[in-house]
Amino acid sequence: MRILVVDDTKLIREMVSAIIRHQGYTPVTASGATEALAVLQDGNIDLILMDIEMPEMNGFELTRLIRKLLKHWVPIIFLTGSTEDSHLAEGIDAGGDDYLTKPVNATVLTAKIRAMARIAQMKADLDEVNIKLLQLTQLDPLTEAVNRRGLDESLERAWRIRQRENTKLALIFLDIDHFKTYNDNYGHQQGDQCLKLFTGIVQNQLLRPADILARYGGEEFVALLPNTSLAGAEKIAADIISALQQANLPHDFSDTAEYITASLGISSSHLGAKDSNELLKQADKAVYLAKQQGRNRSVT
Ligand code: GH3
Ligand code: MG
Ligand code: MG
Ligand code: MG
Ligand code: MG
Repeated sequence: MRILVVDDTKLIREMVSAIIRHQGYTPVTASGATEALAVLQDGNIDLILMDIEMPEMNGFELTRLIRKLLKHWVPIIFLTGSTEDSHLAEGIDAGGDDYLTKPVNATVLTAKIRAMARIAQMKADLDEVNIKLLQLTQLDPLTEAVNRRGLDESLERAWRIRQRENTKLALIFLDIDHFKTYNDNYGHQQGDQCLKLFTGIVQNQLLRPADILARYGGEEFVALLPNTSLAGAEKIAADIISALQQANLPHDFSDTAEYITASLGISSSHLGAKDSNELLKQADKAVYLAKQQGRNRSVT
């Protein structure tokens, strides 16, 4: 366990560190807000012991800032010289979890550390369960792309964000060409394998962390591209089409090419869609046109 001790008084930092070290934990010290934030940025801090009276920024303000900046929860115990109830309450309201009065008693300090470690462990276990649950409920087991349920949620969220931030949201609907004849001739197992490979090829062309690839159903996929212009989406669609050509997954029974191709439909939020459902519909319509125009192409 790495424990960050934030206190402007050197003697206290040293005394508290000695207690922590004696218990087999690793102390890391900071004399104020700037140093503390730098340490936290580097990560791997499991608990914070926080002084309240400090010149640069007091412990309450620093705690509020940490709670705002840090994505994950780290337990914070205040070290306070005051035993006033209102003072303690203020610390909890600022986002602290517990407090200790100075001078620090080694037995009390280590007992409180153990209590916090237990809570942190429970939270970590719960987070793990939640991640597994999210994977189970939102990922397609075959391709590991986001499933339909995940897509619905992501699309709704992306639409809200693009409204709030007034950005452009693009969407590409992909439908593999002549996939029925692929299955009929190569068998369903190889069809499944092909869907996996197809997913990987498309995923490789989605470079931004916010981009999402979902399996809409069967051999149909949706790429959700937040913060992307129409021209940007058209470029990605062209890249996907050439990546499929490069990958050259053999399809001897396709009328379009000797390899697996797809038809792509592109829509963009600034082309008049009134909601996310309409954005999806526009892209789906464009796929239909791409099929009509000969497949292995994209249509906006
Ligand atoms: P088009 O170019 O017009 O899109 O023709 P297509 O044959 O791709 O379209 P169609 O909708 O007629 O057929 C889709 C096929 O996709 C039907 C089914 O055999 C196959 N398919 C759908 N889901 C799966 C799956 O999970 N695994 C496998 N192996 N095949 C699937
Ligand atoms: Mg102080
Ligand atoms: Mg289809
Ligand atoms: Mg079809
Ligand atoms: Mg198809």
